[in-house]
Amino acid sequence: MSTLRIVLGDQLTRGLSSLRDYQPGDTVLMMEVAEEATYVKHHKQKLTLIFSAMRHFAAELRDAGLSVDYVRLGDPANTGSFSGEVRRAIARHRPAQVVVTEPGEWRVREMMQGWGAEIREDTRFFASPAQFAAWAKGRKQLRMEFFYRDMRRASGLLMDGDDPAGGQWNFDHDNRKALPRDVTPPRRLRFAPDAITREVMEMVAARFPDHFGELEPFGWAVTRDEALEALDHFISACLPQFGDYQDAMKQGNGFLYHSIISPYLNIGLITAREVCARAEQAWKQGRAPLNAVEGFIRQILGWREYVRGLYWLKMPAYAGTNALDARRPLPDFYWTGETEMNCLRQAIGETRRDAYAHHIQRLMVTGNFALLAGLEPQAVEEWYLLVYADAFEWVELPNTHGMALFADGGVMASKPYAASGAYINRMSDYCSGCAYDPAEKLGPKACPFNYLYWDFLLRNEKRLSGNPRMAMPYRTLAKMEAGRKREIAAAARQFFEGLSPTKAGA
Ligand code: FAD
Ligand code: DLZ
Ligand code: SF4
Repeated sequence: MSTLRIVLGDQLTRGLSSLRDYQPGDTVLMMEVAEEATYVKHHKQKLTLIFSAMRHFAAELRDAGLSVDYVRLGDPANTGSFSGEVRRAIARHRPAQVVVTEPGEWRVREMMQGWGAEIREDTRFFASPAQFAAWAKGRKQLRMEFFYRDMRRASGLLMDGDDPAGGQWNFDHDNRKALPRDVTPPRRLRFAPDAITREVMEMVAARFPDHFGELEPFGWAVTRDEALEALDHFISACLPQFGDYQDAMKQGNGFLYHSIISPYLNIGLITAREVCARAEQAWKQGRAPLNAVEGFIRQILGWREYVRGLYWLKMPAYAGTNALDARRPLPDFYWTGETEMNCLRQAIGETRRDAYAHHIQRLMVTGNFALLAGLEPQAVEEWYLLVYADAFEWVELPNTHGMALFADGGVMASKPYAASGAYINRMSDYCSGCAYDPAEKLGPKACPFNYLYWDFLLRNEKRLSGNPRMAMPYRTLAKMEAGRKREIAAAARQFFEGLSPTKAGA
């Protein structure tokens, strides 16, 4: 009884549930399809990473003796869609059954219903959607911190019997430092493109010239061995300082002490379990302090699992909410990076160049601006989904819709992550190179984040003033003179009038 085993572009893992019981005579189907490449205009490096990693993975499977039917984007008979290619493969192989691992996106899950396939659980995650739903059941608030503690207990990571290692679940108060001037972060490990990657780069340049971002220099790992090398580099060179400088931002260095492994985790070259195990081992061997290792493991065991659980629990309705009734079109500078606001210029410029920005740039620079300016959630979400090499809807959407934009009305975050220029000035060196002054509140030199922050609170007073975690800023606002409020609103209005909406997309 032969089986057709489907492997999607973000399922490049040898232990994948759809590959588990492979028998001689079975066929693995992998397909490059135009629909996936164009449903948003993915960054050129993201396309290269996925297609090159798919081709390398297919070669590794073949080397291991598996039979792989690999459909290339340029194959003349390619129908351009997953469903079309599954149909064609069934006609070619006439399998007794079709097996696939559940996908990362609702959109693809809907398609899969028509494939007549056995859909298996994606066991690469610590928690299944059903386990998350069981945890969420009956809870008024779905706070990550409580989910994370349960995940620590269930996984045994950083546990000392029933207690958290070091006597604390969370060492965040030791983290969140700005980067001192005399500290130079290590260089990011880059991988020179091999012949397979170069061929893919030519294809991407020829077929997708209008997609976002710069194709070169391309330095991403495209195989499991390379991704493991990147992970080892992070653990030895960056993890010890990861906790301290997790929230710091520095002009000219977007990578700092971050791991830069999210694309590899998300496409399956390395797994969350092995990443957490290696980080824990570094702590046990005295190679990294607990605050750093706990902070890092929390991102993966906590946040990454939590956002996936939330996505599958709340979709599809989740994507359609707009709790702050945000309607402003995405400004054109999100595509070009051309703005006088230096923090945005740096974060967007790095995003164009690297298909990467770290968490605080995403949340507190581009995300904070989108929140304060009331940008339309779906336009912002499409931007986040296409600009980063690690972007897949299951992880992008809750982070953008819930955490950055508060468009879910507080399902994910207990209050909006709104901040004035003072936060960016504290955590970065961007402001010293900016046309604006973070200390000025109003006037031509004033940092726009300052008046946009108060204007945001004013615009959303009815919706947010009852939130206990917003009590402090609303108390300050209550004491503000009416004239001052009018000046703030006028400055914001003038700023918004000067924005050009998205012109040509990417
Ligand atoms: P590190 O800082 O080194 O963290 C280690 C790992 O923890 C990451 O590789 C990632 O797998 C995980 N992680 C950290 N924070 C989160 C989080 N909030 N949610 C889920 N996993 C997390 N992450 C994505 O993988 N894909 C996305 O599309 C994505 N979109 C985002 C959009 C917004 C608006 C925001 C605020 C965050 C988004 N994130 C996304 C989360 C986070 O910014 C990235 O995972 C992180 O920047 C990746 O870089 P890194 O590997 O160097 O991470
Ligand atoms: C993102 C992506 C792209 C650009 N192209 C492909 C592809 O051609 N073939 C494929 O199998 N997967 C691709 N992917 C990843 C899929 O979009 C991903 O599997 C779904 O989003 C489900 O998570
Ligand atoms: Fe950004 Fe304001 Fe600082 Fe300029 S002054 S870099 S706009 S926070």
